[in-house]
Amino acid sequence: MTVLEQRGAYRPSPPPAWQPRTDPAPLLPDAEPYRVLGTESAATTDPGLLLRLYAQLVRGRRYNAQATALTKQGRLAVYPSSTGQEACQIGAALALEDRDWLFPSYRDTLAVVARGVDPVQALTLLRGDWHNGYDPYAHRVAPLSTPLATQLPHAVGLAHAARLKGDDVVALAMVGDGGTSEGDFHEALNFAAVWQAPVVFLVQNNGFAISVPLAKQTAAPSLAHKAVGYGMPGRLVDGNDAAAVHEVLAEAVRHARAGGGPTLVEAVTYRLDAHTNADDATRYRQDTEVAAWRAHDPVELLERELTERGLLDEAGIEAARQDAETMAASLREHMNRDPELDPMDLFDHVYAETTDQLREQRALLRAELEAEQEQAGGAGEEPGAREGGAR
Ligand SMILES: Cc1ncc(C[n+]2csc(CCOP(=O)(O)OP(=O)(O)O)c2C)c(N)n1
Ligand SMILES: [Mg+2]
Repeated sequence: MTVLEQRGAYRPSPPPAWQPRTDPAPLLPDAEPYRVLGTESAATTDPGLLLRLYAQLVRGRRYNAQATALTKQGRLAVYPSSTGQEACQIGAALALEDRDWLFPSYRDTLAVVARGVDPVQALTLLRGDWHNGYDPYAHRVAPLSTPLATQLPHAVGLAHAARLKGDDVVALAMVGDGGTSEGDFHEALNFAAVWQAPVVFLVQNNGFAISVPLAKQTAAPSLAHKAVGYGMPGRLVDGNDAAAVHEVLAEAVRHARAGGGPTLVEAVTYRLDAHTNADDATRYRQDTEVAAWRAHDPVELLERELTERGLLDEAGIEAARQDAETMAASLREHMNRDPELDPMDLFDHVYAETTDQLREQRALLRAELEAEQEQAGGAGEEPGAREGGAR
């Protein structure tokens, strides 16, 4: 009897009864982004927290403007500004405890600085240096990740490992709307949910991935809805409302810390500046769209709430601006100093044990530099005068 003749009699063994592993209803995000400022819940928010958020937002805005100016002066190679997204950055960073970890993308310098990283060191990679600039362990901040979404599986791995070791640590991983189309996003969220890892994913949906608008990125009802497919809660929040971002993130962090597993938060926001200083946003978006988002400015939203409640006056606003100016002046002063670079550093840290080929190249470069220095000396330059440049 052939297989085909047998077919009518063939009875597959019964498949396991299908049943949902998780009730999807509680995982679904709300239809509208969650808001606090300008609503009744604002009255119950800690005034001290609102003032801390405000001071950092004002600093953040100034930091973005200063860093962008430094690119124009040739002191910084590239800067992806987060102007318009300050509430996401600061609200999220302030929701973490010192023992927690932050996994930022290239746009998240404000969150990194809000964690305590030195404002100058936070720009090291963007200056074109070969190393990260800050010690990731000092403030528990991973390096700014330029390859999209690669920071997400790293965050899951760290969070899962911490849980296995019994460490009370939560990881917060930040990614853009475009990053959600990467395979790493899927892998990270799937592992996180299966392992119930203490990790929170924050998607800053700023409307664009360089020039690609969200409508060309996804057909999902919202990015927060993607959470349901992995079996974790999805939350939608107004990303320009610092109090709302902080509240939603703090809740997700508490949930993860208590063993409740991961959460995906989508913060709806807008990138007011171009993608980076190297981009011209007028080529792919309308000024009217930008103007509409300027009217929903994160700094102004919080300033209005604080002034209307009598928690902030002109003197308070001026003090916050002065503090931001002092930070910007210090940033300028440090970034205007030439870094002391040694070309020989190229060969360090490539491999744990160096190779013959690298040793050979190292010797060639050293000989070339010495010859250059000798020539400069012979041409009347004082010995050592090229130290800064040649090294
Ligand atoms: C793996 C990978 N692919 C492509 C790029 C090039 N790239 C840099 S930024 C960017 C857009 C990312 O958009 P989004 O995730 O929305 O973040 P945003 O810049 O808006 O903060 C792309 C495609 C990259 N850095 N990494
Ligand atoms: Mg984006």
